[in-house]
Amino acid sequence: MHRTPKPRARQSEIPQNELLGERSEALDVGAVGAGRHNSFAIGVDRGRGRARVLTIERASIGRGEQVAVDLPLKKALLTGITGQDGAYLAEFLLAKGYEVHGIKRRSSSFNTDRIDHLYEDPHTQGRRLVLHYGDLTDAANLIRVIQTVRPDEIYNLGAQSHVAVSFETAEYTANADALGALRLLEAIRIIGLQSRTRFYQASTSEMFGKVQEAPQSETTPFYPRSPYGVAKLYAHWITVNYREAYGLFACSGILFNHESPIRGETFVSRKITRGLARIHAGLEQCLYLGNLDALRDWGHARDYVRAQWLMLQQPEPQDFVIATGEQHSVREFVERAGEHLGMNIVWSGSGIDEIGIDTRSQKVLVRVDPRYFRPTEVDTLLGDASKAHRVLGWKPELTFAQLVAEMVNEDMDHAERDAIIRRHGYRVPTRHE
Ligand code: NDP
Ligand code: GDR
Repeated sequence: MHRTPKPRARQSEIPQNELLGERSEALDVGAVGAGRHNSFAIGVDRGRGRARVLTIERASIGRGEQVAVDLPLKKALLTGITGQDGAYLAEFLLAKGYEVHGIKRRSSSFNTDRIDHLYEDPHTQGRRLVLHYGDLTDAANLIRVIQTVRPDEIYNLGAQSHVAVSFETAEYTANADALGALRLLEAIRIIGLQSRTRFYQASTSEMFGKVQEAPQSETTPFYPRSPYGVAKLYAHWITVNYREAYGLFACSGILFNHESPIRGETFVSRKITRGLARIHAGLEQCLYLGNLDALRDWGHARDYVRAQWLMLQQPEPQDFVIATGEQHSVREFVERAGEHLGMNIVWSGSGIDEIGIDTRSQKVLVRVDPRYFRPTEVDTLLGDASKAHRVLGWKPELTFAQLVAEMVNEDMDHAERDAIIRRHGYRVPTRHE
């Protein structure tokens, strides 16, 4: 690989921003020689521990010096780019100067809402966001896309990610979530990209399931409680195995629940903020939920995709727990979201007869529907992300209160828009699970 270094200078003479800029990299010169047409230097990329051959114009560079080298755009390939994390990560990587490739599924209607603001016309020269049709259940497709893109980094975010739905579609969930990861890892090997491509697996706190200790860290034993959790555990261990067996730079982020205004509408956080906002706007009467006692460690997706990227920038591949270390119940999420809308929700009754009443309007706003109970539930999750704090320098920047406020505000905007449309006599689609 031939790269032209910037005018040579000792490290002290290279401005920090040039040395550490998104598109340049510091290389230690290990050896210098002369070819037929050019002089060359062997530079060692300390971050990745790999040697690169650099062509240089003058042989004025000496062994042991450091050069700043312009790099071509880094390429990332994201499965699940149309999902919550995919959208945030794509935005994050584009801002870092990456060329971002995403795999989207064929759908009978448009499914790119979350990334439409990043979309670039396919006729644009040098566009940096490229979408490819594909599916994690289709090995041939994955091999072809990876062979075409030859990415520096693959983020496997694609999954049937709904825990309750995984009890209904257990085999499909295993195929996409467990074997999907295997197919990607195999594709990297088949194409011979082991020393080029870094792999991130979206592991989950659902692998802790029936928790064996609290809080949960990288060393806590796993005990998954759903077909989703079991499938993700396979993906987690196959990632570890390929790292150990073939030396792949492959790592897993064990991420606890993370939410945002673009969270899928059927996950409990978004269901609550959307449901209460629609009640507030007069579009709906009541919100039906399942287990109000469940405890979760909820963070913001924007913080969590930063951690995903950081894991792939480390000198060695390792797995990390990513969490806030703070726990709240579903019931408390309802109360907090209600407060933002001027509601004061109090609880009465128990079990499936429990109701949430707004003391201001005296209306019953929340009821329990046993349809949302799961055959086996994960009652409590609380993460210990101290390894990520120490090694990655990662800490969440957004608080639980900020998360709830941002979600409620955005859902209120959507609800008010729908209410205006309805007032003008147009039909507003009602969507239910
Ligand atoms: P989403 O459900 O929002 O997004 C999932 C993405 O995967 C979507 O783009 C979806 O496409 C795509 N997808 C689903 N099935 C397939 C398939 N067979 N082939 C290719 N793509 C597929 O999930 P999140 O963004 O919230 O989560 C990202 C990843 O992180 C997932 O793997 C999830 O399991 C995991 N995770 C999430 C956590 C969270 O709290 N959000 C916590 C821990 C882990 P489409 O848009 O067409 O449906
Ligand atoms: P989870 O998220 O299962 O933790 O998986 P979800 O928001 O679906 O449930 C959280 C908790 O809330 C309880 N709950 C309800 N859940 C839903 N969806 N709908 C309801 O009406 C309801 N009422 C109560 C649930 O029983 C549960 O205890 C999410 C997903 O993003 C996974 O992909 C990810 O791996 C984990 O987070 C970490």
